[in-house]
Amino acid sequence: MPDTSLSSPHAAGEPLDALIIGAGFSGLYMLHSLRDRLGLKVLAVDRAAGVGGTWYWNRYPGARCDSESHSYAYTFSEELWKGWSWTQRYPDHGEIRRYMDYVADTLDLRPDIRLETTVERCDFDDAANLWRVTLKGGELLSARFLITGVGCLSTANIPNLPGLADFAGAWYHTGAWPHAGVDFAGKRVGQVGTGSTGIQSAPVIAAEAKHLTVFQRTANYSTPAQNAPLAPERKAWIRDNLDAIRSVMLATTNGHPFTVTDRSLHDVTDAELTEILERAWDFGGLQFRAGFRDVLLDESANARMAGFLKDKIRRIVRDPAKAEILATIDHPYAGKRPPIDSGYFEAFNRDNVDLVDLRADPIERVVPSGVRLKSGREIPLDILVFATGYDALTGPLIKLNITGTGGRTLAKEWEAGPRTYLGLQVAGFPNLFTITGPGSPSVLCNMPVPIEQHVEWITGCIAHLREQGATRIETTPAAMEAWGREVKRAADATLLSRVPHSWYLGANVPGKPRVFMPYAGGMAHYRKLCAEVAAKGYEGFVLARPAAVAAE
Ligand code: NA7
Repeated sequence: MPDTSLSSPHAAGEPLDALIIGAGFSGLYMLHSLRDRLGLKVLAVDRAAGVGGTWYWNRYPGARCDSESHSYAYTFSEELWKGWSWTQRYPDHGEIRRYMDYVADTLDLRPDIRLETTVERCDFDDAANLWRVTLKGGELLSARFLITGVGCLSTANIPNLPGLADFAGAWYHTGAWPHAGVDFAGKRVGQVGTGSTGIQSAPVIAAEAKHLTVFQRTANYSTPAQNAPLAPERKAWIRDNLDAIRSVMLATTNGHPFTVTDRSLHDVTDAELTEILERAWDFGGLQFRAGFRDVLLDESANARMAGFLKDKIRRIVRDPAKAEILATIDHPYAGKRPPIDSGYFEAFNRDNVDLVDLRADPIERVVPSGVRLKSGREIPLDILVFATGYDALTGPLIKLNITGTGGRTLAKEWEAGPRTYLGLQVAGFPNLFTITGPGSPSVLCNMPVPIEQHVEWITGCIAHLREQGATRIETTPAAMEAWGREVKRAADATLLSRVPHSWYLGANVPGKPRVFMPYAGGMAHYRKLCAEVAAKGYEGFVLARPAAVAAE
């Protein structure tokens, strides 16, 4: 007889209603929502020693969120909103962790979170209709629903450089930074990677280290963040305007608190364009791209914006050889995640900063004293910093060793690329929900927005199951195939899928299938689609009652 109860009184050792993996933005809200709105027995586990998810680990120099602080927060509770005051336009990693601690404490979540708890594998027990989750150390937990809140960018991508094991210095990946920090004083540092992370860390390392060599594989655009402390009036405005801020975030494509202007780049003269972009440059932030609707839709429109940004690099960087390497960018602006910076290009004007163009002279191997390039040139180093990104979206899920019905594994099912319905479920894995999974708008958005939407949708779905007396929900292969086509259509309608070396496509990880993973159809549109699915009785999903489950 399968265990079919949901939210009945639980004795110790009885299965949980839901097990949540992760105690970051997703996990904390999911725990609160299921426990405090539905009254379910829920546990969240996290391998970290604190809450915060990705921000628990990302403590590298200059680590700061690129979303503006007032939008990088939960919006579901006015009390939570008003009880917190951000100090800067963009929060740094420490401030985000303090915010997450504040949330965990205010909502009294800690009694239902187990930290330093690593999930080793998750197996669906079909007969019992339960997920059996094995923890490191061998302990077994059981739960009706398994919900992953493991983040999209939490599995480090560390280049497989020959000789790394023999390096006499220390090396670090930015996503697993030592809590005690790294002392760069007097040290020769090499930084590999010039994505959003490397662009944040390089100026800070340059200011502390004796010498910094930046190893660039792909030149990148960047615009100034223009970070600054928030003035008291701005803080008061934020506190009193949750509804207005949220309504903008909910209406926009990417969940940021600004609207993209309905103007084409083709509608303005060169002089007008320069004036608009100079103003946007001075204003700072991801909003730089908001002046035009066709930045990511039209190659020639994009090229005009890209031209402005390349000119900026050439004007900022005084050494023409460095400027050329930095400004030789081979992809459209915002075709990869556009970084924002605090003095990145300016750092190359320092005497202690060098730049190596890996396309011209790749790393041949790491040697005990540093790095040897293909040309034979050796660069002596005491510290190597890998700002080399992540096995994005699929990596953290595959690492959980998930097995669904009939012994199918997620790793095998996704061998040719991820397949999901709405980024939320995978056929053959009943009662498994993946918050910001592949196929969700996720990384194309200001993350708390899709996270809140997913959590609320999953909560509504589980409440619906309870009302229906159902204990099992699983998407269908047909729904998944149709969603896969929609994800591809949405990406192909933009320039995003035309950047061959983008991590959105999995191209940064050797051997990873090239499939565009996030949903580029826009968060507002996605929200509408999810609401329609729910309104139609969870179209694309099969719901099962205990009798049906027992009979299977
Ligand atoms: P990203 O954006 O994936 O950037 C990683 C950088 O590291 C990028 O410049 C890569 O070059 C470079 N890289 C990766 N592997 C190698 C090897 N093997 N050799 C040389 N260079 C390499 O990661 P970030 O951490 O910067 O940002 C991740 C997200 O976090 C960001 O988008 C925000 O959403 C927050 P490539 O471009 O692949 O040629």
